[in-house]
Order: sequence, then structure tokens, then C-alpha cells
Amino acid sequence: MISRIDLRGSLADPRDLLPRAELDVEAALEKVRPICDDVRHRGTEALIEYAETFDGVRLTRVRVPAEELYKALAELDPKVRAALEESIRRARLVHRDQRRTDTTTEVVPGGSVSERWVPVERVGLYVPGGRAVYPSSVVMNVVPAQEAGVASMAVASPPQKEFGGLPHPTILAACALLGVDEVYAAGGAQAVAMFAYGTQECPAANMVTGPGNIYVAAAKRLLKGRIGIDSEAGPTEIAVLADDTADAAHVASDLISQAEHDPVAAAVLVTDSPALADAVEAELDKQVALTKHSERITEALSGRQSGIVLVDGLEQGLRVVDAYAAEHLEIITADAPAVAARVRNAGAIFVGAHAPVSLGDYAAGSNHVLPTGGCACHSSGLSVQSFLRGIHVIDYTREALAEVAHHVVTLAEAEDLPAHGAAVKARFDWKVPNE
Ligand code: HSO
Ligand code: ZN
Repeated sequence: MISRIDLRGSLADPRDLLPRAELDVEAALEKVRPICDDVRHRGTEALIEYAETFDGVRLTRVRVPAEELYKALAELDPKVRAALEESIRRARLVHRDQRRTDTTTEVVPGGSVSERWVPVERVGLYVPGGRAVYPSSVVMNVVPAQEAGVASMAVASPPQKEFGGLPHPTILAACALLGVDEVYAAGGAQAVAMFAYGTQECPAANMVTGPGNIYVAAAKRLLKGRIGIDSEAGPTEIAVLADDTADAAHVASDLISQAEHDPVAAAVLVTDSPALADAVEAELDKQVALTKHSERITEALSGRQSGIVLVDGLEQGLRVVDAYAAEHLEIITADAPAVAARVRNAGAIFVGAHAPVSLGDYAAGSNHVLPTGGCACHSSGLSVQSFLRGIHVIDYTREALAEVAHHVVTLAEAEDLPAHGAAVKARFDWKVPNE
């Protein structure tokens, strides 16, 4: 079912040999542009019409009444509630520690530059509602925003026919558990446009985060600038770097776990052990047949974006996983912490035999909104930092300015911007010290 790529002895750039699913966000742009414009001009009325067209529900309002959130929480299965509470508790522990402290650097006596970390004022968090229902994504978006100190936040999730036009009750319950009471029944590109432009019911936000389908990604690309975004978030990916110490059944179950998300999800095993490769392949055949979503898992594993990659040894294995820059990377080798420490590109690294990706999806304390599509070579996952802006504060006395004024004037002249220099000269009656 899964293809094999033999890189042993190969000197080629692994990037060219490891295929990825292509997502044509550009093509979706043309579809979402009129939708976003419509929401911009007609607001709630447009959102209600799109809910009818895309979600098959007739809404009278888009904002979910707060009573519905508390009702959903009261009706939530106590086991799910306990699990979500533990997930929230762990995520808070980790994200609280991410908060950067402000810095002040005295450049010269009387001249300092500070960096003040200030939270974004208002954020919109998008929670998809398609193939799967992800209350865990509510946790992963809300917790870092709250720990960053974001004062105003709203959640949007598609209206569900089966629940009378409300978002899924588990999503509503998760919002209530987290203390978020501003929730909208809006999905797709129209939800992103609602946050970007604001509507009669929903004030515009400064930033929108959260995963979504290709239309959500396209709307984020289109409206970026007008509104801040986290990332475009493509299909999920797992890469496993394993040697002959790994348990083939566990490796196979981890690959399957992320293939479960989507027929275009990617699962890649990189190993120097042909015996492990054979054993994992056999395990995949065995386990996929027994799992609930075997159809889409089979599609994901047999797609050109997935494969078992054979390498000469760990050194080449590390080069391959760095080139791939996976959203999730598991290291299941001898001395896994040492190997993991050498990885440069990954959204998140799961170390050793007892840290499967699904632990991170729900309850490790880490965030599961991570860079996909190779973006891990330049971007990070969602964190407290995503919701903060570092503002430089420049504070110079007359004496401190005097000391450097001639350099400012020189550089302004070198750039043929004499008015820049004049702004400094004027403060010294046009007689710049040291000039
Ligand atoms: N693996 C997904 C997150 C998730 N898994 C949510 C289960 N629920 C992307 O990191
Ligand atoms: Zn997952």
C-alpha cells in the first residue's frame, strides 16, 4: 500500500525526492474573493445566506446565544470534560512559561531601547467542522491567546444542520470550559471575512488563527495584511525517524494515526533498517484493515505524499528529515534525545518510544497547530508569542542624541534623504556636535 523510496547511496537533494501533496490555494482564491467582498458589504445578511448555501441551515442570527454554550457544557460527557480539563491544564502550564519578558538595553548613558511585548487586542479563532470535530483545536488556539493576555476573543465554527444550525456541541462546550462566550456559527472563507471586516454582530478582529480547509486558507491569503494570520495550515504530516530498536507495530500505529485526518495527509517513515521497513509495512496492512476510517487512511498511505524512505544510516536520516521539515517528527532510535537535539527543521519533535504524536494532539501540553508543507524550515507552531507584538520604545536624552547626531546626519546624506538629517540638526540649532 505504501511506496518505498530507496535513498541509500544517493547524493541527490532529498527535497527533490520526497513528494508532498500539492494544495492549489491560488485556484481557490478566485472562488473566495466574491464571498469575502460580499461579507464585507452586507455582513450578517451575507453570512446567513452562505450558511444556507454551504451548510444547508437557515439561521436568524450568526452569534450563538451564551445559554447554548452553558447548555452544551452541562450536557457534555463527564469523561470528555475531564479529558479536556486536563488538556487545558497542561497547555496552560507550557504556554504560561513561553511569555517573553520585556527588555531594556541602555545603549549609552541616557539612551535606551526597550522591547515591550503587547498582546494583540482582539483575535478570531477558527475551528473547522467538516470531517472531524476538534474541540482539542479550541484548546490549542484559545490557551495561547489567553496566556498572551489577549483581551477580546471570538470563536467561529460552521453551523451544523444536525444541531439546529449551531456549531457542534462539543465545540460549544469547549468554549464554555475555556471561558470564551463569544461564538459565531460561521464557516469557511466567510468566517475569515467576518473577522477581517467585522459585521453588525461581530466587531472586526486584528488577527485570525486556526486550521481550516482550502477555502479558509485562501481567505487567509487574500485578507492577510487587513488581518494578521497564523499560517495557512495544509494537510497534516507525520515523519518518523526510526532505527532497528523501534517497535514496528507502534511506528505503524503512529503513521496511521495522522493518516486518519485526511486522504491527503502524509505519513513518512525514514529508517536505516530494511527489516523495520518490512515489519512496518506488514503492520500497516494488518492494522489499517482493523481501523474505523480505513478508507481515507488507505488513501493517505498509498498517496504519493506518503512513503517509507530507506537511508544508509542516521546521518543521512537526519539530512532527509531536515529537508522534509515535517509538521510532526518522531524520533524512535537508540539515544533518541541526542538524535532529536540534532534536528533543525520540524514543527514539533516527539522523542523516544513513549511520545506518540497523538499525545501532542491532545494532552502533552504542547500546541498542535504547527507549520505544514515544509514551512517548519522558517515558521513555528502557535504559541503565546503568536499573539504578542514586540514594540520598540526609544528613549534618548538631549545628551545621548548629541553623541550620535553626526552619524545620523551622515547616513541621511548617504541615502540622499537630507530632511532626515535636518530633523536632528534642528534640535541643535543646526550645529551638530562632532560634525
Ligand atoms: N494532528 C492534528 C491535530 C489534531 N489531531 C486534532 C487530533 N485532533 C494537527 O496537528
Ligand atoms: Zn492528529
